[in-house]
Amino acid sequence: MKNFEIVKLLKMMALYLKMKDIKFKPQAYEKAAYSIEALDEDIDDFIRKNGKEGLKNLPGVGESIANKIIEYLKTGKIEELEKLRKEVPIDIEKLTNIEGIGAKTIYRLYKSLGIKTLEDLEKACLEHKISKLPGFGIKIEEKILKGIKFYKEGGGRFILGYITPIVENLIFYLRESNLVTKIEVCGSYRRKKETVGDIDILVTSKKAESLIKYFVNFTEIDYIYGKGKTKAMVRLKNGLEVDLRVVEDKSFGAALAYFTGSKEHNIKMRELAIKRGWKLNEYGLFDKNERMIAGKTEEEIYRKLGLQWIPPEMREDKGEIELALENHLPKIIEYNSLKGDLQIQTNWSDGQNSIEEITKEAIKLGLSYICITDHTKSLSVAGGLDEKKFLDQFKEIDRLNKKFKGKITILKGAEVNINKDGTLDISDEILSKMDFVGAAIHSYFDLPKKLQTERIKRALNNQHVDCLFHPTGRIINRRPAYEIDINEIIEFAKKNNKLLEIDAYPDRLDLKDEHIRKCVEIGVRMVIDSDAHSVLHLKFLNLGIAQARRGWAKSENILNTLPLKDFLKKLKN
Ligand code: DGT
Ligand code: CA
Ligand code: CA
Ligand code: ZN
Repeated sequence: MKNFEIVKLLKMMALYLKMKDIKFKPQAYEKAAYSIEALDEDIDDFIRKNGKEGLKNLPGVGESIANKIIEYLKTGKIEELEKLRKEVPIDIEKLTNIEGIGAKTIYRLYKSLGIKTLEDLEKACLEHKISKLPGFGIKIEEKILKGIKFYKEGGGRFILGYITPIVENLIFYLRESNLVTKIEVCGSYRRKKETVGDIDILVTSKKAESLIKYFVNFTEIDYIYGKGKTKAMVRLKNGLEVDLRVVEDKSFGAALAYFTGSKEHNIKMRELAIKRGWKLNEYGLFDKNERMIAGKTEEEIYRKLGLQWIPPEMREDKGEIELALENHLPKIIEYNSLKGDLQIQTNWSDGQNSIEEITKEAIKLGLSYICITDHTKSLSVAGGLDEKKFLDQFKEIDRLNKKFKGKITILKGAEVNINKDGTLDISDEILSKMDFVGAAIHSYFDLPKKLQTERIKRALNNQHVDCLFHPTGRIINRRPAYEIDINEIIEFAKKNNKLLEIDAYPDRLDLKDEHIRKCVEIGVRMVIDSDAHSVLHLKFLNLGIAQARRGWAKSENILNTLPLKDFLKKLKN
């Protein structure tokens, strides 16, 4: 399956073209990358079936991009990209991951200072070489340094939502072999942590050795650290490490519990066993005569220790074991239980798709309502809408609501930009015509804590604002939250009956699990949104549910688990 590599190369082409300030082409490459990402079949198969014309029917793919894709599949490279890379030999992927600098700046820094790597960039900042360049100042230098520091602190952990496709692909590949009986991904991946260090896979198999041989032939592997009779450790082309372990069927549950973790949770579990004079490890639960009491399933291990079975998302030793002992675990929200999605951007602002395309996809996914929330006017980089454009958009939504009547309801809304002083950048009159309004910060990230908190409270105070979108503003591995007093905002939301969002976009997941837990404790209502900018993104909703489960949220804490009528009723009181 070469899809992942092609997506990566197309995105890289877009970056190189952006560096050179070439118009329109980068957007075409980005769009094409999205399209390949969206393919749910192997690109080789796709071309065999549909030919080059089929490729050209994908959004963003024209003659020239189609040729490049075919070239890559035939030769393993794209000549034009190779040329660009030779011409500007920089670590473009890492450098563009740093908050505060874009492709064009990176190019300028390469031309003027020869900066090629992250290390070069850091050194140049520390030696104040950057602030001396025309158009740059000490502020930019500090910003870049902050960005680098934050990136490094991420410690090379992988964002869960971004590696999910490749892990699912690997699992599919393993199942396809018919060499596995049971298979589970454990570790932080199963606990749905927002980032994962590595992937731990557990299988049972009648032919362990053949399975290991088959596993290390997965096309995405670029290095094999080691392989034995029942174990292998590899690294994928994207840098992600994967451990595969084959265990005996009678121990599968014990191994599953052990390798799911967390370590802290495991330690408490083991203590419970020890208290009874038993022993718990990855092979099973044993009594004092070394007789196996449980091991085949996770459920029986929990049961024998006197516990309710605990969902993996809760296994962090944050009180879950104590509650499970008393049979008092909260019943947390289920996957696929959302009826609506309340934050979606379309091609009216910076989204990739039309309202109609998004609507069709939402119907396919079984949603019964969506709210269109394009950006507002002061966010000009995202093509924000002014009052007049919103009125036009309302007409289009009315038209589509007629067209899709009985299938889905499209709500009118916006992601309103909060001004520096906490006022909104669009008139109350237009907001009063909307069904649902989210407010968000997209500028002045650096205000002092008190001012930033007041700014948000003031915005939420607007009678038309229903919800605070991505409340803390953090981008995982890229930039920290704004300086805010999140507890104060949570309490403010409670008092004023405002919603806080769990933004499910993979690198946002904002609110975080610990904030969600606080909201649950004091009774602040939340919504889970995809923050989709493309039809591909609607599926992120389940990632938001995962985050909500890690925050112990119940269905009743999440307003968009309600059918539309009840949702609207509760929204307004
Ligand atoms: P990660 O990979 O850093 O995102 O986090 P995990 O939780 O996947 O950790 P990992 O891959 O090091 O180990 C997988 C699981 O194995 C972990 O969640 C619990 C278990 N485990 C690993 N080391 C220990 C240990 O020293 N003691 C105990 N009790 N369990 C351990
Ligand atoms: Ca792991
Ligand atoms: Ca591991
Ligand atoms: Zn946007």
